[in-house]
Amino acid sequence: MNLQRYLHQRQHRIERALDRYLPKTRSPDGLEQAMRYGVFAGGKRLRPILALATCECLGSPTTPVVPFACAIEFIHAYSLIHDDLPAMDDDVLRRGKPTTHVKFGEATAILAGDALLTEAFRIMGEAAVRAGALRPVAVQALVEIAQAAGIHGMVGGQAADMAAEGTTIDLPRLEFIHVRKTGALIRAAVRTGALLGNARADQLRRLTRYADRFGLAFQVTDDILDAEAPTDVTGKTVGRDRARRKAAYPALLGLSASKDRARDLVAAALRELQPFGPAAEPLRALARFVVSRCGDT
Ligand code: GRG
Repeated sequence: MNLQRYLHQRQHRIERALDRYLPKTRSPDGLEQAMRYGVFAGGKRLRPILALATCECLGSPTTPVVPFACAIEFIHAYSLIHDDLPAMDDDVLRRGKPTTHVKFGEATAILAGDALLTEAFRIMGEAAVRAGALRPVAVQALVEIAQAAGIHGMVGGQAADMAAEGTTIDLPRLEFIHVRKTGALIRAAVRTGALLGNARADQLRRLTRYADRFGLAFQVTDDILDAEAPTDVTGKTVGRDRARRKAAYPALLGLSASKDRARDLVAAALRELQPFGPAAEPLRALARFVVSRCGDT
C-alpha cells in the first residue's frame, strides 16, 4: 500500500476536524492562537491515525472515532507544549519551529495546554452523549483516555522521567517510564479505534498487544533519533536527552542493540495483526514506518 497517500488522506481528515474543534476567536490575550499553534505547527497525527486505522481494520465506520481521535491529539499537543516549558524540558524548538512558550510567553503556553486538555474532555463527553448504541464503548474509551493521560499514564511517566534525570536507572525502570509517558496514549488511541469499531474480546487483546509493542518501538526510535539525527530530521534540539542526562535506550543498550530492540518490537507488533488480513495493512505500514524513521532497518 502507498503509506504516504494513506497518511496524507487521514491527516487531512483529522486536521479538518481539529480545525472545527478549535476556538475561532482571536482574543487579545493570544490564548486561542497559542492553542492553534500548539496543534497546527506540524505534527504527524500518528495517534489519531492509529485510532482510525484500527477501526478500519475491523471493517467498521470511522465517523464515531473522529472526536475521540481529535481529543487524543489535543492531549498530545498539550503534553508537548508543557513538556517544552522551562520548568520541564526547557526546549526552544519543536517540529522545527519555536516552541509555544517561546512564541506566546510562558503563562499563555501553560494556559493553552490546560485549555487543550479540558477541551479534549468536552469533545469526548459531547460525543459520548450523542453516541446512541455506541454510548457504553464511547464512555469506556473516554475513561481509558483519561487513565492514559493521567497519573497512571502520561503525567505519571513524565514525573518519573523527570525524577530519573541525572540518575542511573536500569532497563525495567526505563521501560516503566516509557510505557507510561509515551506508550499509554498510543495504547489508548488503538483501543479507542477498537472499542468504537466493535472489536470482539480476542481482537481487542491482539490490538492492545500490537499497540504496546508499537508504543515501545516508537519510544526506542525516538531515543535513537535524539541521540543521532540532526535537527532538520527531528525538528528538535539534537542530543537533548544526553545533555540533560535523561534516561534513554542508546545510553543503556548502545545504539546497535537499541535498533535491534526496535526491530524486534515491530516484528512482534506485526505478528499480532496476522488474523486481520489485508484490512490491517495501514496498521502494518504504520509500525514499519516507526522503525524506518531511524534508518538502516
Ligand atoms: C507534560 C504531562 C506532560 C507530559 C509530557 C509526551 C511527553 C510527556 C513528553 C514528550 C517528550 C518526548 C519527546 C517523548 C518522545 C515521544 C514523543 C511523544 C514524541 C513526539 O510525538 P510525535 O513524534 O510528535 O508523534 P508529532 O510532532 O508528530 O506530533
